[in-house]
Amino acid sequence: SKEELIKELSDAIISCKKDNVLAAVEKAKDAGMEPAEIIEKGLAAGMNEVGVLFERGKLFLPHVMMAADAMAEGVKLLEKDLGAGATEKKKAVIVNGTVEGDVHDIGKSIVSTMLQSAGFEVHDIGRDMPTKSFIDKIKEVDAVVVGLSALMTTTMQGQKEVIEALKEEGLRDKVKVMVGGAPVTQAWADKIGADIYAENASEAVKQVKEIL
Ligand code: HCB
Repeated sequence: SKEELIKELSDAIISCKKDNVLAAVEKAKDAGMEPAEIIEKGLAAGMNEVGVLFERGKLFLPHVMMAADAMAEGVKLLEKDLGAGATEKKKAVIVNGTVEGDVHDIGKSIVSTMLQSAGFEVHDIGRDMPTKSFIDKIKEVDAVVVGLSALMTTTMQGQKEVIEALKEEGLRDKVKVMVGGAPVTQAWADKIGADIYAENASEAVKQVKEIL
């Protein structure tokens, strides 16, 4: 059943073994599961569980890194299929990245992949990116949306900094700001004046479509 497949995907991530993840992804694909569903309900759910186990001291950092690598490989396997679903020809330009001091990029990369497959032109500038890099890229590619990922309470401030820099540059009216990442909430988005808070990648795609 689908529930079993979802559990297998999640368990494969928790096992921290790439081969398990690839096998579970292939199996879910063969069973006709949607790529977005495989990622969000299966793999990302497993990664969240890894986070819980890490917090409880049941898993250590090397395991988390292995799980992260396995997850990235699993997502790579699905990238082609994600594109197949794209029918819209919206070419709005989006800059997406993880803010300064923060090396977490799994969620950010999933968001980029799903926005891309929804037909947007995405410039993923990577992780641990200073405010200036976001601003420079936004100017260079004439972006209308910027996605800011922050996975730590200590780096969330970077999202606020980018919004302030956009104001200083006179770009705030032109560029919609989307924020996300595990510690980020709607309340935080409201507080810093972001336009979109997206809890996951599907939500990110939905909200960007709505706002443009
Ligand atoms: Co990391 N880490 N980590 N970590 N890590 C967290 C984030 C903690 C919460 C775990 C904990 O201790 N409780 C914690 C942060 C605590 C805090 O808030 N202060 C933490 C810490 C402390 C650290 C280090 C400092 C650990 C150390 O060295 N002692 C270090 C940080 C180094 C640094 O950044 N300067 C560190 C390192 C790592 C790695 C390298 C081992 C690895 C990252 C690998 C990589 O990304 N390439 C890692 C991981 C994997 C995690 C956890 C376990 C999972 C994160 C993840 O990938 N989740 C995480 C625990 C957790 O989050 N609860 C833990 C899965 C993805 C799919 O979810 O939330 O990232 P997501 O993204 C979603 C969603 O939020 C949204 O859509 C995505 C897709 O659905 N979204 C956006 C995200 N960004 C968006 C942007 C948008 O515009 C829109 C939507």
